[in-house]
Amino acid sequence: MKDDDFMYSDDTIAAISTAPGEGGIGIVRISGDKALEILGKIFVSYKNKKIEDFKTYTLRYGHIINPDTKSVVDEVLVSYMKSPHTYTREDVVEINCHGGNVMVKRILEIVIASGARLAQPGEFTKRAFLNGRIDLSQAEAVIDIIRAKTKESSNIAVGQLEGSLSKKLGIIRDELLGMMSHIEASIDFPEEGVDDVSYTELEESCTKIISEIEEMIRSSETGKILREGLNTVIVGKPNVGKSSLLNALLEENRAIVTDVPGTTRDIIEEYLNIKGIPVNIIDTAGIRETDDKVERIGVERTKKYYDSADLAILMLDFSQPFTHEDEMIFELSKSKKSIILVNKIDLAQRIDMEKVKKYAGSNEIIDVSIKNGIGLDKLKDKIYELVYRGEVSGKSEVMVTNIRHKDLLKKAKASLVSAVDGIKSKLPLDIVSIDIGDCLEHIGEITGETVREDVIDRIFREFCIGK
Ligand SMILES: Nc1nc2c(ncn2[C@@H]2O[C@H](COP(=O)(O)OP(=O)(O)OP(=O)(O)O)[C@@H](O)[C@H]2O)c(=O)[nH]1
Ligand SMILES: [Mg+2]
Repeated sequence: MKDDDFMYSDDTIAAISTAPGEGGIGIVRISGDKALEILGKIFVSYKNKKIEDFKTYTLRYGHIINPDTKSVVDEVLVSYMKSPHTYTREDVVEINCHGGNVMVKRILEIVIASGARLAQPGEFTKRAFLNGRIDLSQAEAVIDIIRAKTKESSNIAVGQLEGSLSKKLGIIRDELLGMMSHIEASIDFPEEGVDDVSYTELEESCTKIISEIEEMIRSSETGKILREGLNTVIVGKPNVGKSSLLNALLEENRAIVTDVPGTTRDIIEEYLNIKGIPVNIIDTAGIRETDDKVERIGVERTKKYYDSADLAILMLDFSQPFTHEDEMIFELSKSKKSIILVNKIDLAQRIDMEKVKKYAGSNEIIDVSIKNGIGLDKLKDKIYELVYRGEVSGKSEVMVTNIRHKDLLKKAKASLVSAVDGIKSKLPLDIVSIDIGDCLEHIGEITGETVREDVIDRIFREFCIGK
């Protein structure tokens, strides 16, 4: 992207803010100095009220007209919000017209023809950020709310928009600034000397902040899953009931289930909500040595998907002997977070449970019968527990969900660790203060105070038009 694309422009922008498709209403949003003036050209209010008398934060009923032909385009309600207490901190006008694909587009065209420019994706929110109404992490929360997959994930995003993360980072920032000025003071007045007390105090402060940052980093594993979903793959030898499990969790007959081993030949991916956790679940071709070409490709793909999964559900058959194939699957899942399901406990036992336990190691084994609906609740509880395990905090605490934030927190931590090393070796304080300055910089990148322009552009390009 060119530099001048980033530059804040004060022209008036417009876009359709509602989703495309049929709906009761559609909204065209306009932001900028000329918002009201443009509305004046294309809107005739009921009883012909003057546009100059339009009171902020009120709604008006009337018609959008084509300014060239003066013909009526649609019956609408318009709202006007005067700067600075608006989404973008600029004058904002919203035209509520009839929904559907045609009307909103026609009105947007008229608005553009009357002097607005089509907004880029996320440009309204970008203006909110550039005008200082929200910081960068809050702007990023806006897109997380729009994309949230479950209630839990939207709650976290709303918390972030409200400033939970910004507040926490603000406190850390103040502490770091305090340390910097402490250091500056002792450099400016060298005759007073740098005593051991300064070193001890600085080390204590750094160590405290490091542990706070660590806690935020720890929360990011749970946070990432709540934001992006838990990639879960069901693996097992043919005919153990993998597709039956997928269907049972989805509560619909999505995958074909038969008593013929090798029924599932390709990957089936579905989306589930388990106790508020978004789960991308993948049913796979049963793993076995096979001469069948199609099945072999399926098995290869299974292994590939398997590698990128967060969690494996390993399935075994209670009614069949433990075989070399089961062993292979345990072998494959060694390095993966796994839950072991022993299915078909409604049938007579032929599996050697001692062997299963031996291979399972510390992974939990759950007895299930998909046929009789036994064990599924326990599986859901286990998944929930795994996701929240290691969660350090209650729900009200800050949860880091964004990879960009996590990476910057890691860098911030590394800078402080380096500062502590410097303090321990009694390096001159102006050297130590360089590390503390770096830490401040990384924290500032999260909130947007010190962030580079191309990073900002990349973030807003992910947005949808009209937000
Ligand atoms: N008795 C009993 N049969 C079950 C149970 N779960 C699944 N089955 C049966 O086991 C057979 C195989 O089930 P699938 O779900 O197709 O097994 P799969 O692991 O997907 O098999 P492939 O796709 O061939 O790898 C079907 O006939 C199911 O009805 C169970 O809990 N008890
Ligand atoms: Mg199957």
